[in-house]
Amino acid sequence: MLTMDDIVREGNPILRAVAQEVVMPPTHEEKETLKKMREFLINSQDDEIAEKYKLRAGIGLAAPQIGISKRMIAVYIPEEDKIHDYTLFNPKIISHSVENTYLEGGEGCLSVDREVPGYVPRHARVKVKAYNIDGKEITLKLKGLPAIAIQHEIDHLDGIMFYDHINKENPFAIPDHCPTN
Ligand code: SB7
Ligand code: NI
Repeated sequence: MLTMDDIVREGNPILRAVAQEVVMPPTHEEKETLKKMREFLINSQDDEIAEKYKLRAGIGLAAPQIGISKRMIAVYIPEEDKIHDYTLFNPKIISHSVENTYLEGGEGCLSVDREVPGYVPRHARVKVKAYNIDGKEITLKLKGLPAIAIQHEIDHLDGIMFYDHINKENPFAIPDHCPTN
């Protein structure tokens, strides 16, 4: 299983690289890696397992964060009525809202061992094209936390960290195109 020892930290250049597209259909190894990434997220959200293995809770993970510079991400977000459970190859935002959003509490990252205060502007809604674990092309329409998480993960594939988006002059300035503006 993956543990925090497998998580690449800030300063490692792989986090700043543009990850390689995965050739479809994915290999057995690529599929197994993606399944392990998903398993890490599920384990990290289980209090007992997280405590035992000292895992930081995560709702998403990108392959570069485990040292693999390939376009693969996992998102696992249990909601009241449904679970947003995505294991994706080559995810791409094909359209997005003009409206932006941000998390009140800012964002964190498993690869960043410090708090970085500030609002991270994100598209409020995104349409994402990707290939699922079976190599089948799919389209997702997301809003809310799943939309924010998938943008955070796709950024990792392009070498972008969440704090790159924070306003340098005023980290807590309400981003443009947010409904409250
Ligand atoms: C807050 C946290 C995440 C995404 C969006 C908002 C995920 C944190 C875990 N990761 O570092 C995944 O890249
Ligand atoms: Ni991250």
